[in-house]
Amino acid sequence: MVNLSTTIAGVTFPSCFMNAAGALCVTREELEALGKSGAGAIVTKSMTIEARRGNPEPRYHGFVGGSINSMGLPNLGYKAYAELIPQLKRFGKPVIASVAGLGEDDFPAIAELINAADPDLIEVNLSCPNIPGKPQIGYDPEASERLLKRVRPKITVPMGVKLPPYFDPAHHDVMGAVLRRCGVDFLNLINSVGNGLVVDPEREAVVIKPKGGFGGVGGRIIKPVALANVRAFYKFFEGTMPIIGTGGIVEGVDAFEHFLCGASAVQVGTVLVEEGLDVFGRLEAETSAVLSRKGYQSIQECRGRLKEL
Ligand code: ERO
Repeated sequence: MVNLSTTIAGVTFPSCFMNAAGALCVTREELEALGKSGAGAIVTKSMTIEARRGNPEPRYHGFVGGSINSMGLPNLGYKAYAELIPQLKRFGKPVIASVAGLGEDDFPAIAELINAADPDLIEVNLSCPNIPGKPQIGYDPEASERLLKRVRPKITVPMGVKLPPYFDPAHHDVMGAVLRRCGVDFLNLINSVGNGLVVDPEREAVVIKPKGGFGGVGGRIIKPVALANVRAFYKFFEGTMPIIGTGGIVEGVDAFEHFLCGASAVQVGTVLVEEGLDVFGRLEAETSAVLSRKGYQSIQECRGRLKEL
């Protein structure tokens, strides 16, 4: 087996595979199960100030090729996660606290209190697509900069940002400059592709209830969008920014593609929800086989080495 351990912003992960925030990571039981699993880290559900039930069901739908969700931030509230973090750290792998909020003032408040619980890293989620009436902050560079400049001084562990997908190089450049000015330590690319619509032609209906059926699309079909964003930011920062690649990883070769584009670690959402915790063992074995067949001894060796024609 090739060694699949990796490093993000100076923190060592025993395996490069972990859950994406939101996937099987809301409750204490789910987080402890991640601790006992083959995952290389425990990532919490994005947290808000108050506990939330989330949007009405059905709010997740898997289909061939991917998933659509509009969970609406169901979570235990930051206090519960702050209490859990010391226990979760005993599993001997990094704990990443994902911070969200319903307004700009929430983010610095949560960041300060969750930072005090000493997670290994904090991920600031600027890309939740599913709160009715609240646009994704990551699509507003000025709001993103304002918010990150307020959050940055509250955080002493490595601070990352989870971004929505961008679809034009001009947007990568604008956001890249914002991230540089804000002192971000790592990126997580990408959140789900927001506000997609899946239609069931037999029922002539949408498949999830919130927002008239609109929701974040994940899974296999978003891989090219995820890879493009990993690649664009890898190049913007000339390889110096640690990147967690998220989006479209179903098999080991998908993770390899993320590494070639510039990711140092990867997260799985849809495939974890569909397949359960055993997915980590399968992905490790498959990725190890791909790297070994290609003659690579580690992720670092192939990171960013995508050839252009
Ligand atoms: O609806 C959600 O809770 C949600 N779904 C996503 O696909 N991405 C998110 O970032 C998110 C909430 C923060």
